[in-house]
Amino acid sequence: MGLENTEGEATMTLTDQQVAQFRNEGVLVAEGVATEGDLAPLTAELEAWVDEKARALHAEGAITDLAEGADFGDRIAKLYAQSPRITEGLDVMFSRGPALFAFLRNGNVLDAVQSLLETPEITCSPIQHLRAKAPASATGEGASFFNVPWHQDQAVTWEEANDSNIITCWLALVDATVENGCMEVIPGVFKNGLLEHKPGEGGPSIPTAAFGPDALPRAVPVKRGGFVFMHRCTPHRSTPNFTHSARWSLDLRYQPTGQPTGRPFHPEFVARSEAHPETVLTDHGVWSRRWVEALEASKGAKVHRV
Ligand SMILES: O=C(O)CCC(=O)C(=O)O
Repeated sequence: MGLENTEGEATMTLTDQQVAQFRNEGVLVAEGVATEGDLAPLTAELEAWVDEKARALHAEGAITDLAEGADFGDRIAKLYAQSPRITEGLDVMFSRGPALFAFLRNGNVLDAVQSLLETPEITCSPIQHLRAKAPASATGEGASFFNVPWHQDQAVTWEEANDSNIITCWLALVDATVENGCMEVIPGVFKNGLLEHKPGEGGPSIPTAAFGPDALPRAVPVKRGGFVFMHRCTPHRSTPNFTHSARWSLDLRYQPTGQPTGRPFHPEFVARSEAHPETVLTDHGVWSRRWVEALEASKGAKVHRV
C-alpha cells in the first residue's frame, strides 16, 4: 500500500505481494487502510448514537451511570454491563447514519477492495454489520452475534451467490487483539469450497472436525483502521472478549457489480464505477429509505441457506 496515482496523490492500492497472499491463503491482514481522518466522522457518529441511547435508557431507569468521559471502547462496555439493551439497534441497517453511509464509499477502502476484485465496478453488499463486542463477563462465552462460531460467509447467502466474488472486509474500529476477541481464520481451506454448515446460536456453523488435521487456525489481530480481507469460503470465527473494553468492528462485503448478493431482499448499491459513474449511490436518504422498506417487506424471509 501507500502507492501514488497519476496525480501524485497517495492511494491505498494493495501491493502485488498482498494480492498474491490473498489469492494463496484466502485471507489478508492489511494495516492502515482507513486513516484516522477517514474514521473520525464515523467514530463521532457512533459516539453520538451511544450517548443518545444511554440517555434514553437512563431516563427510563434502565441504567444509573451514563459513563460520560469514558472512551469509545470503554463507554459502551460500562453501559452494556448495566443494560445489554444499549446495543439494540446498533447495526448498519438499523442505525443507518450518514457518516456510516459515506464510509461505505470511502476511497481508501474501495482502492484496497478494487485491488482484490480487479475491477472498478464495485457493489456494496447488504450483508454488513457493526459490532460492539462487550466483555465476556456481560455477554457470556457462548456462541452469539458477538462470539460467532466457525463459518464461511458463503453459507450466510442464498445459493444464487455461489459464484459471486464476494469479499468480506472486516475493519477494526479499535485495535482488535486476541484478548478482546479478534477474528480467527483458517488459511488455505477456501480452496475446498463450501463445507457443510449446521444452524445454531450465532448463525450457521461448521463442526471443527470438518477442517481436517492439517488446518491450523490463525488469530488475526489488527489495529484500528486495518482490515482482515477474506475469501467467501475462508472459515472464520471470533472468540469472547476477555478485556474490560468493547471490541468495535465493521464487517462489510463488496463484490463486482452485476453478480447476485445472496440477499436479494436487502438493498445493495453501486459504490464505485468507472464505466457508469452516474450509477454510484451517493444519496444517504435514498439508501436509508431502501433499508427501511426492505426490512419491512422482508419480515420472516429466510436469511441464511441453512
Ligand atoms: O466480528 C465478528 O466477531 C464476527 C464477524 C464475522 O463472522 C463475519 O464478518 O463474517
